[in-house]
Amino acid sequence: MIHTLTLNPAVDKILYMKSYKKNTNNRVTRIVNSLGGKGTHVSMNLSQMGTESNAFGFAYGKNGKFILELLRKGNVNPEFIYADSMESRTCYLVVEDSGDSTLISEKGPMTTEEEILRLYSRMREKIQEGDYLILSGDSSNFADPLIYNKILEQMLGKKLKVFLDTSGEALKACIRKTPYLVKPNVEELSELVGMQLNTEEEITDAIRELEPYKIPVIAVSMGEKGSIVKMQDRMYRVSPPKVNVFNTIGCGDCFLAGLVYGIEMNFDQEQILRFATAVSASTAESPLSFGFEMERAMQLLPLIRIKEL
Ligand code: TA6
Repeated sequence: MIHTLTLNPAVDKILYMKSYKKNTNNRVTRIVNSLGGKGTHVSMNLSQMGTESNAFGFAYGKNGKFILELLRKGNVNPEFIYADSMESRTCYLVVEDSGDSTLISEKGPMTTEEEILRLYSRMREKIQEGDYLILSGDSSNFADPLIYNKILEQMLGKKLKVFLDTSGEALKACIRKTPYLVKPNVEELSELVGMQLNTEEEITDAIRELEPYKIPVIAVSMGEKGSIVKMQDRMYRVSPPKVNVFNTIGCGDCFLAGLVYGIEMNFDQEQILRFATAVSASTAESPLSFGFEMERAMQLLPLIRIKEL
């Protein structure tokens, strides 16, 4: 079974506008309230691929109810700890006609120790040996920067395949717990290795520097330029096709969902990368921050270039 965890989910308030300029009044043409949060997006995208998942996390207030409702509608099974004492955060997505998009995210509520303990026990109860666990998104609203580490400690003995998409201190700490996959972007990887990475050569060197951690898959996303991915002892440069970009927010979440799906289906390495890149490119053509057209993704599959480095 696949499980996702979103500690700080959101309502994505998508503000569509012609163009966005600083120091001026930007007029919105349309607003859509949608599901936000990286793990919840992975679950929704997996669901579109025909794969069931449980979504764990914390949800609060009206926003929290909205998040849970959208997950259920998307055929995801929510296993959130819910309380109406606070409000789950709102993330503001500014999407311009050109396809440029900007994300402004709130910090999110401060989860209590008692709620964290409830999450631990729910996860221990529902997650079985050998399952997949995807830890995705921000945790900076938690007093403990090592919250993801603590969660992994609760799961000890279950031999989980852990997929990690986070940044900063949380990423630094969790790579010591031998996740199966990490998916940093270039900025996150730069922070991890302690130097600004500018070239593809610097990125591959940085991936090699992580060898002592024995992480089987390291997927570095480079936005519209594609990705550099280490899979077991091979390294690939993956170039996506040109698409009509509507909005790139959430492409990384769909890329991760595609990797999880491909790995679960036992695709070969190139098939996994091709599939994940195709679904992610298809997400860029969609107006929301999750979801894609499977038919379109299938058309894009042969247009993806993969080179072994
Ligand atoms: O990747 C896109 C997205 O899931 C947005 O929908 C938004 O809610 C945001 O990420 C949250 O990211 P964060 O890193 O703050 O958890």
